[in-house]
Amino acid sequence: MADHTRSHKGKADALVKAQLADAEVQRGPGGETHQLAEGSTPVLTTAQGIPVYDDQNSLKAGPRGPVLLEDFALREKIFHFDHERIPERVVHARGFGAHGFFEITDPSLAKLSTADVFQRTGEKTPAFVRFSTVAGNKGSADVARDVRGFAVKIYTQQGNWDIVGNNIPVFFIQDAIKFPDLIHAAKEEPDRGFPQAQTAHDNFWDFISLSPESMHMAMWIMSDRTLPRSFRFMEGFGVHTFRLIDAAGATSFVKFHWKPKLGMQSVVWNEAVKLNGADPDYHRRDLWEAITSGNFPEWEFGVQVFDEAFIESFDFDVLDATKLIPEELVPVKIVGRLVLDRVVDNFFAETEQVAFSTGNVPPGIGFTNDPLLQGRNFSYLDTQLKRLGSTNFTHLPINAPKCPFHSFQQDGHMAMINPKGRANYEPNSWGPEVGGPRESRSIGYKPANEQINGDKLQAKGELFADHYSQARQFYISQTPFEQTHIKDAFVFELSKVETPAIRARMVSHLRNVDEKLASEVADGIGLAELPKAAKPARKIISDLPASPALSILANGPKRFEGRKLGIMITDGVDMKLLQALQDATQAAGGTVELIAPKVGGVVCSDGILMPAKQKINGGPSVLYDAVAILPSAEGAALLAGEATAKDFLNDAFAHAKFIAYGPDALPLFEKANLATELDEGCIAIKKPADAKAFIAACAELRFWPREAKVHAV
Ligand code: HDE
Repeated sequence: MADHTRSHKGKADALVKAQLADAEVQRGPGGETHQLAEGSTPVLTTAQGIPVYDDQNSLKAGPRGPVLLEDFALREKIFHFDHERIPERVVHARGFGAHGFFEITDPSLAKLSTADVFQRTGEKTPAFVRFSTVAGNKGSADVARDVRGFAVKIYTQQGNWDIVGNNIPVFFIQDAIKFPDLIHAAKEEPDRGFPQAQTAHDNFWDFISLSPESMHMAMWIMSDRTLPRSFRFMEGFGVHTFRLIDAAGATSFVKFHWKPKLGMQSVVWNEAVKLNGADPDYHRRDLWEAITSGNFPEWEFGVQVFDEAFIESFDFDVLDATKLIPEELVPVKIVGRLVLDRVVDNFFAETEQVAFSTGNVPPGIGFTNDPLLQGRNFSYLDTQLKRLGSTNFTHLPINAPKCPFHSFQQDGHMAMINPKGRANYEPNSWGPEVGGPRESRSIGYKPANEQINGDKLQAKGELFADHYSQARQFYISQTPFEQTHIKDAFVFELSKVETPAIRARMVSHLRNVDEKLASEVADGIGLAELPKAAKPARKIISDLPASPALSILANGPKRFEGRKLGIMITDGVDMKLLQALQDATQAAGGTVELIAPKVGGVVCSDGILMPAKQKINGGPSVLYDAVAILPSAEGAALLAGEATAKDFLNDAFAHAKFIAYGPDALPLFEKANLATELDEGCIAIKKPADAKAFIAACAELRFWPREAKVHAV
């Protein structure tokens, strides 16, 4: 292995210091910096191991002469650089991964499935998770309105198990054959190459409005689910129905769930729009900071297990990925957990090269005939070969199993694991010692037993034709605020659609979901008259009860743990109040970020220099879950003259955030035209004891009554 000299985390500080020192000592004749290997510093080499003399100047015929072809180090360096990129994922291009572990906490699954990973409670099995957006390219912004990928690789003792899921339990389409159409329609339009990372355009809504099966998903993507505040605060779903296979070969059916320990939370649309400018890396930075500060994100692992009798009794087809099974009907049983406790060492090697596949299941887990799942099982190997360039992508450390593995597969590009010995086929006569691995009747993967008998045809199950019943159920399960957000999102997206017929066609579907929603959206986009309702392919079940589990707000975390308070301070800030706010936040499990006129910090009332994390224009309030304004009297006058300080306050107010303000902060409120608007979500901090009450109020995450009033979002 090459000796990689780039900084490993622990050594980073020392290295930076050493580099700074180096930089001062060596200058070349052209004034360029030469950092020379001295003492224990490793020598820079080419990829072939040839030590490098000068990495600042190419080899020339004279100082002003042409560059010589002979310069193999130059040639190799540029050649390698030219080939750094691999194709980005055709979907889910923008992602962020982290390591952790999966652990079973309840022994009951062991009876239902022989999966080795379910057999022992309390055992930590290594896992890698990659979160992603779907439509945007690799360089798009994190808080785009989009579905989030939630792909989990569990390195079990009987091979890798990938649960390649999303943060939404249903999907747009029912059959894999539609996937290229869906994705083409969602991504940039092919003639103009935009819009990037958004569904607010004609092609997307044209396709959706021509695909009634998408209506349930359309409700989800227009809801707050597509604007998660953090990867840490979103649910994950395996989406499809899978099988658990027991020792006798019998099947139970199962849906997999991930439930965030810190509860769910979303941002509001206007916040998302501003966040994408203020910090396009908002989600990845959040995950990175949480893990590196020891606040390891955690999800409960839950299962909905059901049998044939339930399948018979259910109004919908469990093979249809546009339907979910309400938790009220089949409860989610928590049987394990997933903890992310380690960031990657190298983004490319791990996050970019990780290769998931729905086809990766260990013995004890099985597939169903969900036509979407079946198509996915074909797709993922293809995409890995295209992206990673070799069948040997499983040799990459991030993809290799962490249990013993032996096969007769060999050679190919970049083969890194090359077996020794003569046997590379079987059956062979070379005996157990040298003949290589053999099949296993006891632990080898066996699919569930299923009798299959059918005509060869292109069709789908009868119940797949129900397109609206669960869309309506999702809508009525939302709180009024969430319903308003759904309406606003439809109005926003359809207002970006330039073709009136497409807008109207969408409204014709919404009439089958909820008449009030349809007429509000029609009104919002200025539709002169309501179009006729689309003709349903199957009778709509309009008495499905609400499923409270589907609402984010109804299941709020009711605590500030894991959330961030932004405190704006100036010179002369009252140290006691600042300290009290910091202590109260910390006691609630939150974190604090200080925002000041200069990042170097402020001199507090007690004369201490307090460094800041952000300068005011780099730390807008959209970055925080709640804010506090704690200037001195002179500081407040200074802030009142800063447009970005006013924006900070105005946005926090408009986004219904809790706002704490110190005794001298009022001039800023006046300048922001908010002095007469103060409500119960604006909390005065007059003495240190007030800080605790403020942080307690922040457990609601937003002061919702204000949102009803300002409706900026
Ligand atoms: Fe994927 N999907 N998908 N997908 N998918 C990919 O594989 C595909 C679907 C999901 O972080 C690709 O490695 C087809 C549903 C996630 O690396 C590709 C169909 C769900 C990720 C592919 C679907 C997903 C992918 C692109 C229709 C939620 C990112 C790059 C049948 C349950 C994994 C890659 C990561 C990635 C194909 C539908 C989730 C092309 C054909 C439904 C989270 O193979």
